[in-house]
Amino acid sequence: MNKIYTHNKKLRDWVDKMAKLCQPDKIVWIDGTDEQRRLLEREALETKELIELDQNKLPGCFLHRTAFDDVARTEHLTFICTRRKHDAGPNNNWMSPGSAYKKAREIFKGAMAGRIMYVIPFSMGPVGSEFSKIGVELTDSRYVVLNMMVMTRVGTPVLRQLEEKNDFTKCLHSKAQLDINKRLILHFPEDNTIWSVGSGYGGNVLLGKKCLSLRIASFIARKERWLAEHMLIMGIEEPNGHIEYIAAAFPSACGKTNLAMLVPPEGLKIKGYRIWTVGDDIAWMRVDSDGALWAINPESGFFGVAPGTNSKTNPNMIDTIKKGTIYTNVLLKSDNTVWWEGADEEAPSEGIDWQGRPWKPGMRDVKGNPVLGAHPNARFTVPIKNCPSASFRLEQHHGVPISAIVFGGRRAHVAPLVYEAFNWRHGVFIGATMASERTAAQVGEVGEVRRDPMAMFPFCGYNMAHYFKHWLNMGKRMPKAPKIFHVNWFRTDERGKFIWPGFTENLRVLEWILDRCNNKVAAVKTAIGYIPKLDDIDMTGLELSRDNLEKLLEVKSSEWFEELKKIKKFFQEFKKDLPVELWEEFKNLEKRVKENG
Ligand code: OXD
Ligand code: MN
Repeated sequence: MNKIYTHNKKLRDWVDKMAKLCQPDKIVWIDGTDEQRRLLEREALETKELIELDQNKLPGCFLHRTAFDDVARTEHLTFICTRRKHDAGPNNNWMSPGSAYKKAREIFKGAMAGRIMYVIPFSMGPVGSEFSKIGVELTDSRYVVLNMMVMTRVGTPVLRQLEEKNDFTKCLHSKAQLDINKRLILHFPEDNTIWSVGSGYGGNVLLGKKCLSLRIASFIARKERWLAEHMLIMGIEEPNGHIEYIAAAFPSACGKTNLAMLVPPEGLKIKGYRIWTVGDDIAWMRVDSDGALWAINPESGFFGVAPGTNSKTNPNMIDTIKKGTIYTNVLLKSDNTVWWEGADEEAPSEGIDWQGRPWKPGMRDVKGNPVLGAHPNARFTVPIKNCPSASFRLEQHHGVPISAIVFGGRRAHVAPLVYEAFNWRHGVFIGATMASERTAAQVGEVGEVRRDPMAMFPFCGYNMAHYFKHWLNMGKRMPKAPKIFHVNWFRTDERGKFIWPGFTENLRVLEWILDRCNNKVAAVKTAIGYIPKLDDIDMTGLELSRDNLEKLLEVKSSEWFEELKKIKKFFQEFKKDLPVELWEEFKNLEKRVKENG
């Protein structure tokens, strides 16, 4: 065992107990220094957990490959283990804490034999901020340690915090045999504990991310009266130098990361807009003493999807991932750089695919399907500070004040380009009824509408009906509540083509949102909320006919009647727990749509 840096008895006892269970050969405490990181990198190269990329072209960059059946979050193996099933709600898989610990203990038993157990003290949020939470992850994976060093603040400064407080999330992870049949991602919110075993994929094993910062944090946030949300946070610097911040929730595959760091379109550049990226995935938001909602991004890195990332979709990210990046499951080129489907360059003439096999473009498998060079969920892990648009307020303890909350989904029809809620309660209804259509990248029927309230369906660590109530209550505690909006970049025309160009042009919609927050423009009242007057969206430099803009903003009663039926069915799943306020909002919407004919 290397030197123990803590006097915290609770922490030392827990590490001892877990070591007895997992039987590692050695325990190493992570101090967070560059020296220790470099040592871990060297060891990971020796064990082939990492492959070194060309250090001239991609300094500090490495490649990692996961097992072929360990490439994404395994939601069916993810459980919320509360004493009462009802507290986990219909939105979660549930196991009793007793049987979950028992089942997992069998897999953890001796799982680290022949391996090192690393102890990673980490802070979600700036170290020492009242907004922040501390976790300690025990893991037998160097890849996990190196990723946690990017995604969170780790090491001695965090341990120092633990000298004063005893409150930390106990996170235990072992790769064990990487056997999908012995894989479990268990959350014990009542014990502030996470156990993850049998996986090496980021979303299952970087326990500070989805497991702590969303599932466990959402549970804590309800008790402590704040919000832990699956949201990006971005600052929009206006031409006069004033910066306003928005938080936005979108289900997977809707471009959250791209939006968080967009580069203003040519036509708007002349106005002098500038974007500041605070976060691309998670927001923790509290009501501060000024009565407004303030947010931090608890993470310090991006864990982004590589395929489709290029200079058109996300130029800032292309700059960000040129150094200090851990790539996972991308294609390795013969010059020791990387490639993925949807990258800037054409496919290379040959390479090694994400499973480590020789690859050439155009290859097909036995069923005749194209063989991909990179896995569709291939990732990069990179510090936020690498990003050219990284906010200068990332380490500020109170975070940033939020002017607008934006919900969104991928809808070919129904939802207009943008609309504004009438008030907080109506906004919560809009968030609670959010939905997105399945894309070809997901298993299941393409186009099928899936409800994903606040984009939190897979991440809410307790009964979602209680979560809705918590959102409603938060509005009552905020004299200066942000306005709530809904956007949809994905409306299609009769031929199924996207009408709105999206990406960088989305700033035009955000500009209108901020104008509404600052009472600069009026709006048109419709059955579903306020929509922009056509002339209030700045279209300078964008070729889009007025006709098409009208189509983007159209609210069709026939489509909303159908939508209401689906919402009703969804709400009924929560039975008596669904807050009456949301049923009232439902009835109000139904009435307004009827009145519109
Ligand atoms: C993610 C996700 O990985 O939402 O961020 O799935
Ligand atoms: Mn996410």
